[in-house]
Amino acid sequence: MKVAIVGTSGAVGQEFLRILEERDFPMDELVLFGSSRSAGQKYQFKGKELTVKELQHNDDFKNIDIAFTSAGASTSKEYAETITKYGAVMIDNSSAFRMDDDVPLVVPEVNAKACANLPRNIIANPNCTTIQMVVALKAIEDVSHIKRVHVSTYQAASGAGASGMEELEVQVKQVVNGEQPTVKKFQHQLAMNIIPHVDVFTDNGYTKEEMKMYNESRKIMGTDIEVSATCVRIPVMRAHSETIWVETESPISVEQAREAFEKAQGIKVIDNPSANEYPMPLFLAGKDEVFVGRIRKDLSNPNGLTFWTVSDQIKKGAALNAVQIAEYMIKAGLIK
Ligand code: 2RA
Repeated sequence: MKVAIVGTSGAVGQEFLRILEERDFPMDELVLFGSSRSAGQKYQFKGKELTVKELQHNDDFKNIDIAFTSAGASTSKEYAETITKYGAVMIDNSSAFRMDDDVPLVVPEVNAKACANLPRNIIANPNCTTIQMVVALKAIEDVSHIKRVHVSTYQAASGAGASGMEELEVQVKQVVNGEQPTVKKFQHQLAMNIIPHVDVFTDNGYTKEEMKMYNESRKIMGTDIEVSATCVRIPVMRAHSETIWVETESPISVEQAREAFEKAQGIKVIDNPSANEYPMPLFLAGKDEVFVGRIRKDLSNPNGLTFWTVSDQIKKGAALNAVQIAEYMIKAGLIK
C-alpha cells in the first residue's frame, strides 16, 4: 500500500502525518506532496525523515493507492485527474467535489457503504461542522426519523488553518499587552470577541459554511432532513462546538437519546450537569470522538430534543475522518 499526502505543510496535512503514525495505518510507503513553496521541507514519520515533493502534472501518482488531499479546492480540482488517472483513490478534504453526484460524501459512522461506488476514484470528506453534527444525528435518526435541525456552531480558529490559530494567539497577547490587535485572517478581532460570519455570505443571507451544513447533511444522511445553521467563529484554538436542536417524527425521551448516543460509533457522552460535567473544547482538542452532553427535551415541542457536541476540527473534523474512510475501504476489501 503506497499512500500520498497532498498539502502536507498545512494544519490538516500535518494532522494526517500524526494520525497515520498514531493508528499505524497499513502502508509500505508514504509520499509527501506540497506547493512549490513547501517543496523540500522535511518531516519526521515513524523515525524517518521525509521530504515534500512539489505537486506537478506528471506520473508521480502512478503507484499510489490512496491520496489524502487537503490543499484547497482549486488545487484539488486542478490535480484530480493527475492524482487518480493511474487508479489512486483520492480522499479529498476540500469542498471541490462534495456536492458532485458522482462523488460520495462520506462519514464512516453514517454512510460508509457509499465508498463502494467511485466513478471518479474520488471520495469527498465533508466540512468539519457537518461531520461532527451527522455523527450525532445518526444516533438519533436510528431511533426516530429527524425532520428538521437547527444548529448553532462555535467554531475554533483552527478552521481557518494554521494562520487562523496563529492570529488568535497573537491577538490574545496583544490584548493582554494593551496593544491594538492585528486583524488579517478573520473579518474582525477574534480575541475577546465572537464573529457570526464563517466563509462568505450567499444571496439568501446564509454563509457558504451554513449552506454546507444544509446541503452536505442531506447528501450524507440520504434523507429529506432540513438544516438551518448559524455558524460563528469563537476565540478557541482547535475544537468546534455545536448546539443542535432536532425535531423527530416521534417523541424521543432524554433516556432514549442518551442510550442511543452511548451505543453509537464515534461518540462519547459527557453529561452530568450536577457535577458540572459536559464537553468543553479546551479539554477535548486532540481527541478522536464526537462528545455529546447537555441532552434535554425541547420544552416547547414534544418531538424536540436539544444537545451539545464538541469535536476536534482538525482531527475528526478533517484528517481522522479521511483516514477512517481509508481504513473502512481496506477492511471492506475496496482497496487492496
Ligand atoms: C472553518 N469549517 O471552520 C471551516 C473550514 N474548515 O473555517
